[in-house]
Amino acid sequence: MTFLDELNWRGLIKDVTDLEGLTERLKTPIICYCGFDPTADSLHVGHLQQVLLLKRYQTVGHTPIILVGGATGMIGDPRMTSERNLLTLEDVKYNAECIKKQLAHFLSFEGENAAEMVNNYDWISNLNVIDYLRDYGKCFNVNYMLAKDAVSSRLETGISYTEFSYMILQSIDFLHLYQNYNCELQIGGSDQWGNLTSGCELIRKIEDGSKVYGVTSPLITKSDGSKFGKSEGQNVWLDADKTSPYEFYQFFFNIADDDVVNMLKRLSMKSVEEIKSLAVKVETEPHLREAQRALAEELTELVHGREGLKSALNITRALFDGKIKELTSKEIRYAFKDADTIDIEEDILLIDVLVNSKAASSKREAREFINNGSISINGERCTALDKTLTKEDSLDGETIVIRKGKKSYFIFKV
Ligand code: 545
Repeated sequence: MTFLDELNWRGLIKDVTDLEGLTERLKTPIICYCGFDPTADSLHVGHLQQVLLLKRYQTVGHTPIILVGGATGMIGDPRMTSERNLLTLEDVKYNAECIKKQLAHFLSFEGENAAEMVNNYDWISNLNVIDYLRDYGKCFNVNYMLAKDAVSSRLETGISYTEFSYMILQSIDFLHLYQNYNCELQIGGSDQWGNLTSGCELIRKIEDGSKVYGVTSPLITKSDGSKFGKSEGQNVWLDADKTSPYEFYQFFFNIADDDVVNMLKRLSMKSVEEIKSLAVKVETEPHLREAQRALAEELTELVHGREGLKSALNITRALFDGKIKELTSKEIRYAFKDADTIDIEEDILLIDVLVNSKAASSKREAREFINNGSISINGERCTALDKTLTKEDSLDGETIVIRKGKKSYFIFKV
């Protein structure tokens, strides 16, 4: 299996500008790039596939360049739907610093094929408008630009000249990287096809027939048609402050059996053989969720490090056995980040707390829950009907975790 065959098997190839040519070209090391616009202060799991693709290229000996779009982020790649709001230079700079740190995590910046990180602000910000129109504008035929998906889909609703010009900037980048870094390949998600091909065209025109390549990969989709990368409508971010390592782990652990093998193929660095044997386990013993566990462990460790994975596993176990007391206060924060926290006064009766928080529908039901042992405070069963909650009951001086039955948690602050 060649490298491209493997990418294809993994479902990581949608379109290639010249498959035959690229297959041949990849027999020796190549320099390739992928760009990320600092439109947010964190990447989310939807972006992982592309970063990991760069890592795959690096693993087999090619050299990856990460381009951070300090300039293009000021313009905005047209979306199929509607015009973007412009970000301020300050926001773009801040976001760029944040995503640079995240991106740096995945590649090796040492050795023979050390990765590089570049920012297109460095060459686009001092381009003057006369040069822009004369040197580059002349190479772009408006009819050709209108035919690109991102533009044609917007002709009805309207697209600004600003966003319309975006593909020229991305093409200038590819040219710049070709001229200065000898970069011959650009990769991206399938939404980037128009930008990739126009870059290849520009290089062919300016560099007199020179050959460069573009490869896109399909955006991740789920078998039930819902959007990948969202958990209860929220993005799954790579930033631990937005999505804790525990939530990140749970996101992958809960992937449906129908999807998990595809996700492994696309996102895991495990070998083809390893993935095939996990696929067999999904068929034969799906209840063990071995494939999900393997994927969740690998990606949590990759994104959040050993410590992050450890805390994710700790929280998972503690919530499962109810052993809340074994968690650190940071883990408690992560575990219950999205749970509603209810403020309570000291010395309030447990029964009242259960009713007030709607854990029980009446005092009678609250008594019943306590009597039959369904209520535990910080992991310890409580059967005392006259129990009052005080600061002493809290884990960290203020948080009290009450569990009802196996799965419902209620968080109180005294
Ligand atoms: C800019 C200049 C270049 C080359 C590429 C670009 C960026 C490109 C783009 N890419 C997307 C992106 O998303 C925001 C990420 C950070 C918060 O818009 N024009 O910047 C996504 N990209 C990864 C994949 C993508 C794409 O970073 O290519 O398809 C998502 O999977 O949407 O010279």
